[in-house]
Amino acid sequence: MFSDLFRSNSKLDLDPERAPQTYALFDDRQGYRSYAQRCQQRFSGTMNSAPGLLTQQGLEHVAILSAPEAGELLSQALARTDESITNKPQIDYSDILMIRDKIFLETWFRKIFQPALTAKLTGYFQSHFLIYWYTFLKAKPADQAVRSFLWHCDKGPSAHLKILLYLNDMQEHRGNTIFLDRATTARFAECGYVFGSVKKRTDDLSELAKQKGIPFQPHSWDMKAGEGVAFEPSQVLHRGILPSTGFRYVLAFCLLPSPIPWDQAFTGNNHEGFRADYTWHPHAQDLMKAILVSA
Ligand SMILES: O=C(O)CCC(=O)C(=O)O
Ligand SMILES: [Fe+2]
Repeated sequence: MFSDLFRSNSKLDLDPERAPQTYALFDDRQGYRSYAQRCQQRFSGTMNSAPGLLTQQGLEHVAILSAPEAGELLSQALARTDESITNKPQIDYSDILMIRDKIFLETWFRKIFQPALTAKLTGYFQSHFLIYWYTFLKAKPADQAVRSFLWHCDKGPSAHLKILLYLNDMQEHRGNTIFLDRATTARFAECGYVFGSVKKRTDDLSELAKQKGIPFQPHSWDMKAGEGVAFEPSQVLHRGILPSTGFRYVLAFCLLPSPIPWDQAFTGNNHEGFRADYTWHPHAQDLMKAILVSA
């Protein structure tokens, strides 16, 4: 029994130093904490006073579009796909649909970031926010979970969010995304699981949880077209559940604090994300300059 546990956990490659080092890298060395503070200082709008679930636990299920709207968005997106970049199957199972129609993007992003969602995000960041990048993902049925479909946190600043907007019903594909809240993730970070190498990710943290006395209750929802989850990907462990009975279409947004509203940042930046290759600006000051030059 002991040797089994030892073996399974040694496969996990646990290192408690990794999480604090990773947060320090982005928040301190790469300047994302002071960037967020500068965005907060510039913000002069009003904010909801009560912190919501997103602020409290690092994730929140949100109703974003109606089901017919999500269906319309999906069929328009598929009709406008210029090319799709197919990831190697051994890396992931998602195609990225490339859409460059500016009017399409502008129209739908405005429908998505309605005042209610914008207020929630502004309340979380305590500032404006921007779309750092976005991507249309088409995940295909597959048997063996890899990468995003294994438990992980995304490397990046503490203060950044992802929104996964489901464009078709879970019922159609049986795929999903499941999450642990921020407090539970912090316990797994203390025992060294978080930010390990991609090869050492696991699809089952229940054994480690049992061994360390961590309560293990993943959050997930029966995602309908138009529903989404907003979460802190660097502080909330998450994993995709592969679709099995059809394609899973998800529109993903990576959000950062911003000195100006998202729509000004987006149009000022030629209707594009700020990072075409989904990496981070080496220093947040470079991002601040890029936003203010284009504004
Ligand atoms: O595909 C999924 O459900 C998970 C995606 C993910 O890991 C992410 O967006 O950071
Ligand atoms: Fe992720």
